[in-house]
Amino acid sequence: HPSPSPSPDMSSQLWQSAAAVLDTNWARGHMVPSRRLYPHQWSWDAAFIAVGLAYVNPQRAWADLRNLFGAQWPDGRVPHIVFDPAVAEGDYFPGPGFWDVPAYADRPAHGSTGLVQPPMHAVAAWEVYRRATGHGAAAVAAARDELGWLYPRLCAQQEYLTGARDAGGRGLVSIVHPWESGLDNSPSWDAAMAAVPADLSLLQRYARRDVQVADITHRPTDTDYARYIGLVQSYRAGGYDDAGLAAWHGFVVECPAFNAIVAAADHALARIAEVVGADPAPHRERARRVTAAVVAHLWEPASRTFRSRDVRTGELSGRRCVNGLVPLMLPGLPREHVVAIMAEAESERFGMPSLSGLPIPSYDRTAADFDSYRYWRGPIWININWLLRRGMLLHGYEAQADELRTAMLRLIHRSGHYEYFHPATGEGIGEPAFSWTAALALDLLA
Ligand code: 9WN
Repeated sequence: HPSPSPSPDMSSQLWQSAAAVLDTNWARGHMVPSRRLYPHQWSWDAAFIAVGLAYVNPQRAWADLRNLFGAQWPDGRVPHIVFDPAVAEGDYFPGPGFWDVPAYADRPAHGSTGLVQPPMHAVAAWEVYRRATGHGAAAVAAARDELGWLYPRLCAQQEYLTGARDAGGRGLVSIVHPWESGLDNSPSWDAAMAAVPADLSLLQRYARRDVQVADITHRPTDTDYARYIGLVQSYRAGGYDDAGLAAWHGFVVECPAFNAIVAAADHALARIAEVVGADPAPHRERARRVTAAVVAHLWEPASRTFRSRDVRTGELSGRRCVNGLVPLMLPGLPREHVVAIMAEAESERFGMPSLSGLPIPSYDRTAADFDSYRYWRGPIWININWLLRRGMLLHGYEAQADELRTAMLRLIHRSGHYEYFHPATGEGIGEPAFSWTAALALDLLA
């Protein structure tokens, strides 16, 4: 059922409500994903948020990225959460006290986690720069300065990921915790997580904060959380060091979406390099290498999707998840893979809007354990659909990209700027005023 494009009225209402969400979620010099559940700064959220702030408040887009990269570690890792010292330890678990990261003289004392998230920031910085022309000559000059400040930091981030984090030695980045994927409880990790000990007594020692704020049936399970905590303890005990990871750490996995974003970051860095007077060639070359490694090691032809790989066992995940479609965003993806992914996106398993009237869900709709409410195990997420739409535009699927855009905008207009959405009814789930949903709505409207 292709729906008509949003009317001018709908568009202007949506624009205003989205801008209001971003205003509400600005907190003491940085953005929060949402006020209650996520009261600190998150890494890949900041990137998606910047894409939307570029239209309504570019200074905040740059300030937010500066706050994040101000907490970058000397080894180049950009932490997945930068803690706000004004927020009480009890307002998010696990908070700064639990992570206990090493202190570095040049970083804020309130600290961060030791994990990373998908490096969307180069793509975001390029998008914010590109929009600066709409705000006058001074904004363009300021944007150029910001790119100059960010460029070496973005390079260090890529070098950390493609260096220390190439745990499998095949030119792919490994994640060491499901939180690093940004797709926390995706079925993509089920097989690898099954081998991680789940010590439920940890939940007596450390109470979950999320379930005090959100509906427990919409969140990862206690067993998931026990494993999440155990994995942080393991990585922390090793001093957050990455040497020999696969031999001593319980979760070392190559995610197709994370690696696609790594390659996309180098494509964006090549463009940024041209603006700041650096050499774009090494970025294009690394983007080509990472893309080739994703295709060579993570493609599963029978299912027409990419799969995550457990580096410890060498096994590909048996689950068809939306992270297996995300490499569509890569310019260098071979045509046969593009065609196969589009066929999968249009199948009953992912059901493009022409089938469901709704954007693409996080997991195969026909899977026996598809769960319409539980976070990354079925619900619709706007950031992932935004990435997929970019891929469709890039590879010449204009009609499908437009269909997806319309479905996202209608959904957000009808249900609100929710964190995620029910894949059959479109009901909003999770946090109601979620920053990246609002930010990406602005980009889709612009
Ligand atoms: C853990 C902030 C983050 C997002 C992730 C999402 C969720 C955190 C949590 O919220 O993860 O990092 O506490 O559940 O899965 O993608 O960045 O919005």
